[in-house]
Amino acid sequence: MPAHQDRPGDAVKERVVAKKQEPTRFKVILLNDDYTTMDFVIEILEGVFQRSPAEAYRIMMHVHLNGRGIAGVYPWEIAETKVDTVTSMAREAGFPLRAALEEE
Ligand code: TYC
Repeated sequence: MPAHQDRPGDAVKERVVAKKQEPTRFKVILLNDDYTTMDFVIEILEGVFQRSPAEAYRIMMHVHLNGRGIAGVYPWEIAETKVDTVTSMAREAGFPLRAALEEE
């Protein structure tokens, strides 16, 4: 085989398809407790996480029954701000409600 001849398996990758790197996202987890009212958790889910009343009710009940649940998934800075907002609104209202962050 002459030196210039293409061989099987010699394929040159002419175009590398640039795969967009997705930014890491974080789950905002709501934790259950015995003192925060169901209505307050629903208010938080609607007001802070833009959930519909039906979704807010479903998520609140999930947390109530299972101990924890996902309020929403966001890029780091937004997720962190949501946790701070939940914590300060809860303390202001006198509830021990807690939220946590988890990498997706
Ligand atoms: N367990 C609370 C109650 O019975 C309701 C509740 C739900 C509290 C979800 C926190 O993240 C929570 N009043």
